[in-house]
Amino acid sequence: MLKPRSTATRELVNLDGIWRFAVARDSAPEPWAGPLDTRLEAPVPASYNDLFTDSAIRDHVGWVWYQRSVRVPRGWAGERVVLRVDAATHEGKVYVDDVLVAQHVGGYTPFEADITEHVRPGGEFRLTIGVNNELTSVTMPPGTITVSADGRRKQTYLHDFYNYAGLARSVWLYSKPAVHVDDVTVVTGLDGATGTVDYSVETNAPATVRVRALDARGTEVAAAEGPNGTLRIDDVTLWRPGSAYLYELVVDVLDGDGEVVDTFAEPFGVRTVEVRGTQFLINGEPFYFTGFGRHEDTPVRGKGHDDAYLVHDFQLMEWIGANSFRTSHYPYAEEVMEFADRHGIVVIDETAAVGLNLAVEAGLLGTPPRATFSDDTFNDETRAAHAQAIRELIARDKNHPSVVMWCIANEPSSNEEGAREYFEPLVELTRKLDPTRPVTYAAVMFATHENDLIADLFDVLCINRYYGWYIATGDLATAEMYLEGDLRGWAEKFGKPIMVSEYGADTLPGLHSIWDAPWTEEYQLAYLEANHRAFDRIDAFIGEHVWNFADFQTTNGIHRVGGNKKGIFTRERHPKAAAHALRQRWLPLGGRK
Ligand code: BDP
Repeated sequence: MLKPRSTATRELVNLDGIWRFAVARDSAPEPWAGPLDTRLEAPVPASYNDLFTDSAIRDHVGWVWYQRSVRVPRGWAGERVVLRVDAATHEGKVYVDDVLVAQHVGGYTPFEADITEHVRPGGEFRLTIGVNNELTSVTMPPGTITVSADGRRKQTYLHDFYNYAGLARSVWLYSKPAVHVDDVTVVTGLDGATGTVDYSVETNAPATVRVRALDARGTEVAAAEGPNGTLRIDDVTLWRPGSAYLYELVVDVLDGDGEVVDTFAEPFGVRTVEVRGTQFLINGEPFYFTGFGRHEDTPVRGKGHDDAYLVHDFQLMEWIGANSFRTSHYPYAEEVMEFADRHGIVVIDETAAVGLNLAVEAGLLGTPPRATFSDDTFNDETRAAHAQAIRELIARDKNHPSVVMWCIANEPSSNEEGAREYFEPLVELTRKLDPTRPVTYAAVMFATHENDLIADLFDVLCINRYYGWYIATGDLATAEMYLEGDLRGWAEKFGKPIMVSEYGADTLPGLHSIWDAPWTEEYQLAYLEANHRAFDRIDAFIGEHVWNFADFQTTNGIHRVGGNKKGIFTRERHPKAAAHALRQRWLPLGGRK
């Protein structure tokens, strides 16, 4: 799905701002049948949960409504008019006046509707978007809805971040010509000093297609005709980690008279990615990942995208020597991906498949374990939703040079019967959709090199480990020994590159001790050092992603004090003591080891 852009043939209107807002009550009239009857207003983009003081809104399970009026620019006569929602978490229903024009499940990927037939250039319409936050066994991420004794519906889920909901990203109205570009795919390669750019363009109707590659100064460096082909860029400037360089593919669609009827411009970077033996190569050079698992999470806004936090977070990553991050545990806003493209930050791009693990449930609730993969739990329907999440992620992010690997799940129960049957078709699907990028999953603590059933299907072993925190708490000597043995087991059995995609210790800033006392700033530091000593002894080791970049909000639980405190930065982005030590380790590494 193309990101809406303004070009010579396309116009773009941003619909962010304050919208009318209401929580759907069972007794309420269908809100799209007229103006919302409400005193509440909510900003877009933002999660709605932390905005209001009424806990009934924060804890609401079900639909909420956003509404505003929109005027279609009068110059858009003869154009297609499209409405695009960057994210409605987790399900969205879009109404133009009283007409349902789009419905979409999946809270972290965009969707759009051609609304030309329902609007008039120069005219105004009532735009209503319903957003539902319910998670079930057939949503990504999954969840369960229960009814409490007093009749309230409650949402539970197995992932460790707050179920923020709403319109957390931008909403757009844009125009495109009747005959237009529908999709563009760019795959780059390297032939000596020449960059190769395989491109493919889809149009909605047969038309002549012309493409041009422009360098960063706008100079044309290659051109071709036809919907598919290969461009060659001599003396190419590569996209490199830490040193981004972007070209632009300008696609023109021409009518029978040779008139340009549509133009679209897609930025791209020329780089290659390859797993060879136990190495992860970018442009043929071994790459060592330093960085974080992160969250889209800030005070008040929840998961609402915010450009100020975007810039600041990337500044902090650069300051600390992080060359990469994983979009744990869902696709991030496209602004984030584009920023990573422009600044040479490497991304492991993850679906929202987090919580496919009922062993974790048993551990948390102390209940007897249920089978994770079964007709009654996560089944074929779950897998269909998971497959759709993979399709939408790759459709959205396939052209980002920053994205070097797909992570199709976080901590699934990969050691349980049924895991292989569940995952094998999903790995195949991912490879079919994108044969150029390695595929991984993040393995949970309970999955060891001995009992894991799926690791051989993947290219890179991403392992989440908490020795010294959940295991061997406060005993870092034992933790270091366990970790090394664990990693060695995986490395020796599979012969694949291995990285630790999560390791971390909850830390309360300001809490101190001279001993190894969990929760203190000193302990977080000592914990990281113990982990690093073990990492440095493993040959096939290709990277370290600390959990987490910053403290973040979670659901209530006795393991959480005002949220998850494993951040190297606080939720306000202040460094904890360990930040300075990480900086000393990472900056000199510079992506190599
Ligand atoms: C891992 C999860 C992550 C959690 C983390 C933790 O992947 O989402 O936040 O543990 O417990 O299991 O802090």
